[in-house]
Amino acid sequence: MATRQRDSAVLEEQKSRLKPPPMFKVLLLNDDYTPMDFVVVVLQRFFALSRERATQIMLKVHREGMGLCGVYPKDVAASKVEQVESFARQHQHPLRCVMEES
Ligand code: TYC
Repeated sequence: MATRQRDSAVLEEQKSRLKPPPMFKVLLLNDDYTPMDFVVVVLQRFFALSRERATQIMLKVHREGMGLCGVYPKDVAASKVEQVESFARQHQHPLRCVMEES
């Protein structure tokens, strides 16, 4: 595809030879102690989910042991994991969050 600029120059789009960046799943793990309401707040606050969607994911984690919060580039995923675990620690909850390449 070519794009015509204001000065009428035609720029040919470069074929990118770069691979897309590896993406990482951020997963929440179940435990027996973290309150359900707290997990819903975490999902809303750090993953920008609606209360309804956050509740669905929290219940999936509660019933199945693990649930997907989102998929991000490596640095963003690592930052989400750190933010969630730090916030949980501040509130003395053992909530665990992990990342894995997708
Ligand atoms: N299992 C917890 C309870 O019964 C709730 C919970 C859900 C904890 C999801 C962690 O990632 C989690 N209070």
